[in-house]
Amino acid sequence: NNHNSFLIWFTGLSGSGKSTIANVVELELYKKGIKTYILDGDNIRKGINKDLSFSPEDRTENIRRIAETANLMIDAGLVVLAAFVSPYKKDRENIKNIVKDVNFVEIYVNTSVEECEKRDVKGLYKKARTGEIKNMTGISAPYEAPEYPDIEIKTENVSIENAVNEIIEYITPKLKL
Ligand code: GGZ
Repeated sequence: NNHNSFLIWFTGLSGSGKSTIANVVELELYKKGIKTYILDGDNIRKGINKDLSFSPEDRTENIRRIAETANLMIDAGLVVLAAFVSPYKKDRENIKNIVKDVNFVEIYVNTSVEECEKRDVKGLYKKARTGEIKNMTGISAPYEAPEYPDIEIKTENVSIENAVNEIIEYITPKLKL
């Protein structure tokens, strides 16, 4: 196994900017000749995990399957970027047990619920307020913020460009280029 063994995990509220940042990080890694794959709600919750809801138990199973999937992709030689709300501390801890020998980087995309609700790109917060959506993280379901993330991005104070630079600078010394 002489390839880069990396899982870059983004956690944060819906609409915090996880996927946006992950996509720009992917572009930068591509420029370095690194093969990547992004796992996010769009490709996971519509496919392999379409049987799962947003109950605490199903979120736990969601994250477990994602970690197992990431493990296979990393084994195949890809650097994996995963962008999921992943609100439970114990579920995020469990990822490390699943991917064992992989370099695991936890990135907390820290955008306040007020700001996410203001952006409300998908209208989910509005639906959560009216009760049309139950178990909405930050409104009617908990988010357990990481205490010691490897990187914390406060999107209300930092540009995407600067956030991406911070991530790339953190990862680059650990990469086999
Ligand atoms: C949180 C929800 C919910 C509820 C639908 N709570 O902004 P999005 O739309 O694209 O990202 C959110 C996504 C969260 O799925 P995850 O698999 O990342 O969640 S978890 O890690 O907690 O299992 C949001 C949408 O799905 N969404 N209902 N109730 N986010």
